[in-house]
Amino acid sequence: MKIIDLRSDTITKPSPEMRAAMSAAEVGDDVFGEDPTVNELQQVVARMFDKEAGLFVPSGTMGNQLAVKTHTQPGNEIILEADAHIFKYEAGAAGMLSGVITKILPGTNGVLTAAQIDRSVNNLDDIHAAPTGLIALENTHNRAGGTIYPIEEIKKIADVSRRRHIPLHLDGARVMNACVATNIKPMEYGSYFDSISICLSKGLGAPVGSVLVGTRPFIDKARYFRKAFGGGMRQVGLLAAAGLYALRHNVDKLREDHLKARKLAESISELKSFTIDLSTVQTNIVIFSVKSGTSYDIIDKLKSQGILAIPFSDVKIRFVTHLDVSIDDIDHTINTLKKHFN
Ligand code: TLP
Repeated sequence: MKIIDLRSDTITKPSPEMRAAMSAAEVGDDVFGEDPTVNELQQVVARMFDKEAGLFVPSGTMGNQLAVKTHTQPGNEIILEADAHIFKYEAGAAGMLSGVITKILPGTNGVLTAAQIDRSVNNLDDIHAAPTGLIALENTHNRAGGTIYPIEEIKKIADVSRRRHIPLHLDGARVMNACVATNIKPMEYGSYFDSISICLSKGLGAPVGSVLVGTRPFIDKARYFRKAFGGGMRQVGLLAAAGLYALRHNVDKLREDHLKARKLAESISELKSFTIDLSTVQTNIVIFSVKSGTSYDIIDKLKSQGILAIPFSDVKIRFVTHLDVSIDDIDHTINTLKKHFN
C-alpha cells in the first residue's frame, strides 16, 4: 500500500539533486568558522533578510532557544502567544536553558495585537515584576493552521518593541511560506524583527537545519551559546549545501504546497464528519475537527488506508502538504476521506 504522509512538512527526504549538491559540498571545521559552505549559507540567509549575520543551527528549536538565551537574562519574562511553538513544543527549554518565565497571551488565529502586547509588558519600576526580556511571534503560525501574521500588526508590534526597548524575535520556521503567499520580501520581515529563525527542513525540503539571523554582535553571542548547547558542528557543510539547494530550488514550490492544502481543505469542508474554518487555511497546513468521536479514531482509520496525519487535540487533526506529496496523492486522500467520512 502506498503511504501518503501528511503528518508534517518535516518528513521530506532529500531529492537526488539535493543529495548530489550535498556530496559535492566543500567542507571545513565549522567550530573554527572554516566551513565555506556553512559560511555561504549563513551569508545568503542573512542577506535575504537584510541582517548582518547568520548562524547555522541543527534545528528550529535551537534557533528559537538561542534567540531566547541571547536576548534575555535569567529571571526575565518573555511574551508569547498561547499556542506558540516556543511555549508548547520546545520541551520547556526556555525555563530549562535560559531561566525565563513565559507570559502567554491568547491570540486570534495565532495573532496577538500590538495593544495587547503593550499592555502586557511589565513595568520596570515595579520590583515585584519580572522584567520583560523578549517578545516572540510565530509566522506562519503552526497550531493556528499555518496562518499568516498581518504585516500591519507586525509593524505596530515592532513599534511597541522599539518604544519599550524589548527585542522582537520571529519564529520563522515557515516564514518562507508567508513570503510566498503574500509576496512580502524576507527583507521586509527582517526590518521589523531583531532576530529571525528560519527552518530549512520544513517545506523547503532540506534534511536538517535552521539559520538564525540578527546583528553581528547578537550572532557572535549566539554562536557562543550554540557551543554551550552542544550545537557546535564540524564538517557540516554537507548539510548546509542541502539548505543552499533548498533556498535556490524549492522556495517557489511552496506555492504548490499551498494549492494542495487549499484543495484538501475545500474537500474536507464538504464532508459531513468534519468541520473546518477555511479562513485559517492560508499556506500548507490544514487543521480540521471531527464532529463525533475522537481525532485518534479517525487517524487510526486513515492510517489503515495508508494516509498519515497527526492529532492536534482530542478532536483536531492536522494535515501538512509538502514536496513529497503530489497532487495525485491529495486527490487520493480526498477520495479516501469521501469514501469513509461522508
Ligand atoms: N514543528 C513540528 C513539531 O514540533 C510540531 C511540526 O511538525 O510542525 N517553530 C515552529 C513554528 C515549528 O512548527 C517547529 C517544528 C519548530 C519551530 C521547531 O523545529 P525543529 O523541529 O527543527 O526543532
